[in-house]
Amino acid sequence: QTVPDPRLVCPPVRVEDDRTGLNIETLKRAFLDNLFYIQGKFPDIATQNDYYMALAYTVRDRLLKRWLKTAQTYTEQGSRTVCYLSAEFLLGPHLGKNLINLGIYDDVQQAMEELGLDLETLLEQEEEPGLGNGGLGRLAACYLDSMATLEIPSIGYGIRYEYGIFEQDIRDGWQIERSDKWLRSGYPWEVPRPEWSVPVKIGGHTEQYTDERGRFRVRWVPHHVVMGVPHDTPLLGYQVNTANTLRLWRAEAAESFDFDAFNSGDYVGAVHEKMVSENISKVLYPNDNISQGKELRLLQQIFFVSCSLQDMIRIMEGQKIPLEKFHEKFVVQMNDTHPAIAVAELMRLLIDDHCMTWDQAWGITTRTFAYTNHTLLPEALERWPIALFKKLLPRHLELIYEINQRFLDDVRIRYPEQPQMLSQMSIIDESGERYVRMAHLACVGSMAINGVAALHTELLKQGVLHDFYEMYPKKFNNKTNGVTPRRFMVLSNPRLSRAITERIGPNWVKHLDELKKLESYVDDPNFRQEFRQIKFDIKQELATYIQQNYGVAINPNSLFDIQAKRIHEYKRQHLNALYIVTLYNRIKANPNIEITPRTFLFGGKAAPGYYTAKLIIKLINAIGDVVNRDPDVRDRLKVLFLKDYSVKFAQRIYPAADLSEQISTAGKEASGTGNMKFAMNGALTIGTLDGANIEIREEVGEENFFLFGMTADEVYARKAQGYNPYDYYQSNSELKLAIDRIASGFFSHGDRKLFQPLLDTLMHRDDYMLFADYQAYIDCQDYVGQVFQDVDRWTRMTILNVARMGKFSSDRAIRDYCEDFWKISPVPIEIEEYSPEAI
Ligand code: 6GP
Repeated sequence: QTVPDPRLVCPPVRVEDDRTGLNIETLKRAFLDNLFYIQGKFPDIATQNDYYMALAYTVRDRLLKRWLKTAQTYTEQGSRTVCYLSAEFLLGPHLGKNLINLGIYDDVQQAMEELGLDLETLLEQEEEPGLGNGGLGRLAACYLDSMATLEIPSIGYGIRYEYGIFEQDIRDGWQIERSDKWLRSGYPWEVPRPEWSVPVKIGGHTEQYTDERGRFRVRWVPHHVVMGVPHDTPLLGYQVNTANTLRLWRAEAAESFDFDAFNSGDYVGAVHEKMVSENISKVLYPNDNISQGKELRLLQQIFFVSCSLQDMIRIMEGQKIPLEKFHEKFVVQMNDTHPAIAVAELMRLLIDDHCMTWDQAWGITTRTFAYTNHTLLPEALERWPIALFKKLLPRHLELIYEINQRFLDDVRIRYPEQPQMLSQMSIIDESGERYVRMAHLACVGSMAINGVAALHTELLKQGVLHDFYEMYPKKFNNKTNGVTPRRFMVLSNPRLSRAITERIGPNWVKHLDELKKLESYVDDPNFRQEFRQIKFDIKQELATYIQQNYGVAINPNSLFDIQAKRIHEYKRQHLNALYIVTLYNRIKANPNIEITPRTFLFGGKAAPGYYTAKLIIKLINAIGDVVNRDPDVRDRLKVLFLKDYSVKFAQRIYPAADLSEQISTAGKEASGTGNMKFAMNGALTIGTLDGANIEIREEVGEENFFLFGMTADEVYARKAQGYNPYDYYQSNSELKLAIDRIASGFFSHGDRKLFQPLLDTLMHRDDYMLFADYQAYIDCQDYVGQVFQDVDRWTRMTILNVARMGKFSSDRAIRDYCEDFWKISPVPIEIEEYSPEAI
């Protein structure tokens, strides 16, 4: 250890220091200081964005000591660390969350008020980093929050996309995509670390050679090299000192690269090459649960995986831990197969760059990785054409062939009489054009494989990964998803959170099981009244927002029936739409019919290339246009598609819902996490026996959950019998009427062709079996309408839902991962002159 120059040692930071102090006066002073010195503005010409930035820097300053101390502690202790590899992190805005986690939300609100500013308005300014599509990316963000809160050493590794998920606009009822400019007004939450940049090789060829010690080696001569520059964001846990790191890689051209072109005068050519390199981290692929198989996407995967593994090796070298202990220092969790190339990349780094033998490297690799599967949908399973692989990653392909050969030897020994097992399990798909199957690579290279809800894990074992389950039963385990109550209760629903804390104390925020204690208030008239009032007020606020932004008046007393998630046929937004049309038909047939007034709200993006999903958006808007204007409807039905659904907007939506739509075809939704967020905020669920719905229903009690539809087994059985949706259409008069009304052009100004592709698919294929579930859904929805009229019963059900959601905290999920196969325990962070109680 070298002794630092005493002149360079920081004096101890005083608590009341402008950069760390947490009292209101200090916060105000720090804020004004940042407005002047960072934004370069006097208050009289500052914009709301300047104020937001000044406040963000004020808060960031207060994270830094914890962050650096956390890193220092891990370094000193050589702590075992989880590396969470994910192509997506859907973080949501930072400011509010950091205020909550620092415990200074109310004080900052007051400080802003004393300066004549409104904290809510400043929070609204923040553009969220939309670096993910949906469930998978948001899950990664919830897990990072829980890891920090539980004081688990962890690093999130991903890509710093310059353009995140597109912004959605609706024009004439259609989705329009606009590029997302989350970096436009500056992003105060990250620190670039160019000194830790790493090179990533792309393309070229391999050569064999014998090294100076006579060993047979392989050298990869790349076509070119791209640099990965880390951009770090501190992620503070809830009322702890732990601030872990999210490290996102930005692609840059290697400095030295086309000097020939440059020197020969082709300056523009050289800059062009630079642009090509930088393309790698330019844009997030906007597909949820669909693999598009594009070259640039494979480049993104190898790029962030290689950067991250090299970074881990650098960290070990810094801590003087020998590389043989890689699997003791790190566990690397792969969020789906997007990072699965890591299995081959770690082998390459250990063998080619660090001279290990195959067996040594394979021993380390297979003790390091774990793989989470997030979907059973065949269109999401990643496979890359061999030719593409060879072109971009020639060395990895060689290594994968070798891994596969050794693996198939094991398969042959295990199943001597079943040669078909070889082609079934091979990492290389040779049934037609040859592909690398990324899920097979992930399974062979991992010590643990998990699904994200109990049913999903069972279906994985019976279905897509059945052969791997037979061969390695002990690798398989379930980890039902969870969500962070800090963001999705405390931050998004402060009034409900306060009401809960007043009854059962504050511990539930970190120990969500304690919500159970609310059960004793289920018959308390005061609590019931307050609970109802909170829901009503939030609904009214949303109604005002909708009036202002969409010019549609909605009745806050109506049942707010919400489906907010990516648009996908398997999620069946169009089944919901069929119920709306059915209700509308009933009103048209009998304008005085008694129905429970409802407001149907939808939110969610469609992948830009997913035509049917976009047509579903158009259909919802078309129905809304007619229904919302029809005087016969009066204020009994309203239908709205809320544009540009995001984490930020979701935080407003969950607290306002009475009914949460979780109506996927059974067996298709791996888990769902929106289902949890709605229920925690006192919405009841109408849902199928799919994903985590099953476990939510188990927890809240079947009498507090609106169940309908076929089970996954029934879905398979019905398909096997030969499913004919047309029979349902012909024999169900309400279904027929609903379909016919859409087909007639009634919702499309007489255009009969517009929705025909959607209707044809339903009538003749109906892959997601809407028609088979239609009647059960309609009956269940009608029942929901009746129960809603019984205010006491409904309130009781909603309170019990909230009280019984403890299991669905991401803290529980992370504890399970830690105990089961991560084998990591908390490392508390001590900070001098400061105690967590003080915040
Ligand atoms: C999603 C699943 O569709 C969803 O059910 C689950 O809750 C979520 O992952 C988190 O586990 N899957 C994806 O978003 C995806 O793209 C490849 O999977």
